[in-house]
Amino acid sequence: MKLTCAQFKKDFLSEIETLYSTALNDTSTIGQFIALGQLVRRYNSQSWTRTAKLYRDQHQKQVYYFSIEFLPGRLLASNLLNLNLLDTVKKGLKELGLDFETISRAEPDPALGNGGLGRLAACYMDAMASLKIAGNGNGIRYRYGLFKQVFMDGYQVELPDDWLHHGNVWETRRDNKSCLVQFGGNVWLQPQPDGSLQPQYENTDDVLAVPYDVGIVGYHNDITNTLRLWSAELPPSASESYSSQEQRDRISDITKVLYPDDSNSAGQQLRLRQEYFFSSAGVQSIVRDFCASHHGLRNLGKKVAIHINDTHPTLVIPEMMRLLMDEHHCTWDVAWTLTTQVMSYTNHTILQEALETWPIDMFKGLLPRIYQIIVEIDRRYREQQTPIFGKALVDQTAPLGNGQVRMAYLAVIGSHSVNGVAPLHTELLKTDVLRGLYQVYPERFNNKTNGIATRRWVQLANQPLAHLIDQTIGTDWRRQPDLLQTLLPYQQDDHFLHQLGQVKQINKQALAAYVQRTMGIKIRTDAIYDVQIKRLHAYKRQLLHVFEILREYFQLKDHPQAPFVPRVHVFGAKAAPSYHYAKAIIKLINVVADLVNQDPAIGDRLKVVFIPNYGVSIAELIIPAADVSEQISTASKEASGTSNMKLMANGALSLATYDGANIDIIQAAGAENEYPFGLKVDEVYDYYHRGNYHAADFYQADPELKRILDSLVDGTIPGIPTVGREIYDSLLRYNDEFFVLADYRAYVTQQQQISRDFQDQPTWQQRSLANIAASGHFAADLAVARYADDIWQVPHERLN
Ligand code: F58
Ligand code: PLP
Repeated sequence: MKLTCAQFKKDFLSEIETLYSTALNDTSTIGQFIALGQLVRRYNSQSWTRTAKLYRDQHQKQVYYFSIEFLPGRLLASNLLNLNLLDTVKKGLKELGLDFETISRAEPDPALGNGGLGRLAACYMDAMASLKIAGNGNGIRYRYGLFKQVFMDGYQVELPDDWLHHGNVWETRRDNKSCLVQFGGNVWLQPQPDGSLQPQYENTDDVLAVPYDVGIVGYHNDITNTLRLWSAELPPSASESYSSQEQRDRISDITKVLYPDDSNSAGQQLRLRQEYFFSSAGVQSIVRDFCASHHGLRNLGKKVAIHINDTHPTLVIPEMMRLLMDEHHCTWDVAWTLTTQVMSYTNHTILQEALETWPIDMFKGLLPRIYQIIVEIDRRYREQQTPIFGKALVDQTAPLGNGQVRMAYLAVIGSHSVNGVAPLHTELLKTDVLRGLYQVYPERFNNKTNGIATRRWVQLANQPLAHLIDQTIGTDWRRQPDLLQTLLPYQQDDHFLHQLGQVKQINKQALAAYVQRTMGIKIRTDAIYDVQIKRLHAYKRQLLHVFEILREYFQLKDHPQAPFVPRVHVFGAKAAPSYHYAKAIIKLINVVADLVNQDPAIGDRLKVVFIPNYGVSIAELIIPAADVSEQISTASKEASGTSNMKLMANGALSLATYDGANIDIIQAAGAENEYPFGLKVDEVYDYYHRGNYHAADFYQADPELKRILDSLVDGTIPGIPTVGREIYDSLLRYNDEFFVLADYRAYVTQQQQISRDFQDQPTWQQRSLANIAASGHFAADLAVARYADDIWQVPHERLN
């Protein structure tokens, strides 16, 4: 939109006056942020109204992206960027004596997700709006986001994330769009005079779902889509039936906290309540809107696409069946055809323990009508498929089995499309995790490699790089990230490479200043910034990275005079509070950091910084400063990864296993520009099938590795008698589930190569550029365009 600097200043001062009845110099930074946020919303409000009208008038097919997590990051700068107001606002604030960055940092970072899954949902919301897809997010408005992480004595301590303390400037409560969600009680089918059966309910627990809508601004296109987050409240009519505080709490608890568990489905009723709550509310509001727009229900599949982001929203399938049959009187067959036309499902994991199942006994008590519908889906599936595929396969793949409701199977059976998030992952779905269902429905399976919002992760997070790219190839890459490949010829341009090195320096200085200010650790900016940022999980193998630090430490201690290329190892990671082993690794990293950082013999040549409270905002600070991107999961375990793509786009070289999208990154940028290493998937599976992995053999055969492992238990690393023993035992006594020892030597060999290569800066920058140039391949805009074409069948703007 168009706005002069003078007009902005006038509007901002007037907003301050209206909100606080005082002068600018008498306001707090958070107050200034709120005023600015309100103003930006006001600037954008017509666009939001117009967009809804545009979609209605054009009868556009709507996409609803259901996700139990959204990790959007701060919205002020990204909204301003997308509205084309960022420079005007920065300038105007400066003229008023204010600093945009300071105000921007006052915005709470909504941590409504654990990690990759939630962040992907946010990148895709941005892309849908920018591609003019009528895309709606549907999720939960958690009162408390993912815990705030602090370290005490090196251990992770979790504090509540009271992100709504000052309210949320971006949201609009829409009472008129509320709906009732029913839990528990008894349900039976009552024969009707026309012969049909109508469910009757008694003693249900009713919960009011109230939506809070957040505008998602498209990039320079006057489009504002909606992210709808639901909050659980007491129904107005129920104040008498819910007399006790406990009953009231049971309702508000549904949307109180985000489950901080990213490793396995929390086997708790509350989680299932959350899942049904936002699935039911979302589907009810979709069907209500659809009916209001006078499309006949038979057109549902032409006008609505519902996307199931991992299994948590799978109950949209039986919920849609319930609404179509019980409230709109469709027959089973009609309802099922419509439901499967509408639904599509993305799987994000092959880890068995993360595949959700619910005990039938618990499920049917909490959701009796939904359970009846799943029983019928199961019965029909068995009836149809047994004659074709045989009882054994059908038993293995049916929605109900082993006393459980199997959510992934229900999601596949009730959807027309099932996708994995990187080619290797999709292959593993077909051949391993969902093998049986792939036999039944081969045509449903497809791959959609993940993508990232280049706007947030390069244009905003790395403005020095963005400006260098603008000066070099013009600004069209900002809309068409695949144009980044036209940077490749600049590999031969010494001046450009020098500037690229300077950009990295600027970003390292910013990170170093933050580390100094918040952690009191001084890090040099000519060192290799070796970065591993992601959830703490055994399969992601932060432990391998710790072993490298210990190797470097011992090397410096043994040969203080030998040449050593300075390194800063940067970690960011939260562990699920109940994940004991991951927390042990956090303690280990912190103890090793203290040991190294405080050793005067080491000086500033080696530093370890574990930045607490990793989240989107910290990622935005670390990623632009990275030289090396550690993507070192055991082959087959990381479905895709997305931090790998973000680090690549910011010029880091990947030190990576052949896992997830690493394989595609290596291919896109060229293996010569990365550091691939380690067991391939076939080798990992070979070990599984033959059962012939003996971690102790690697320990015995490699004295350097033996010394590192021994240092965990022999007092070399002080202060970890229990933690050190646990980790040591996990590797040797319990045979190293994630093949850390098997991959150690190959990993270290590449680390040594990195130290050699980094000294030749011009060549390093050439390779850094190769990564930036190839990163357009992984733009969310492209990924979402593929979802739109192949799965949702919705029109979208072309990327030019
Ligand atoms: C992640 N999954 C994958 N799940 O691990 C990662 O490889 C992929 O890049 C990303 O999805 C996006 O496709 C993930 O983040 C969770 O955090 C779930 C949260 C709820 C419990 C189960 C895990
Ligand atoms: N958490 C946050 C805050 C992120 O920004 C990202 C991705 O950038 C992730 C988690 C996912 O990281 P990874 O792909 O390494 O698992």
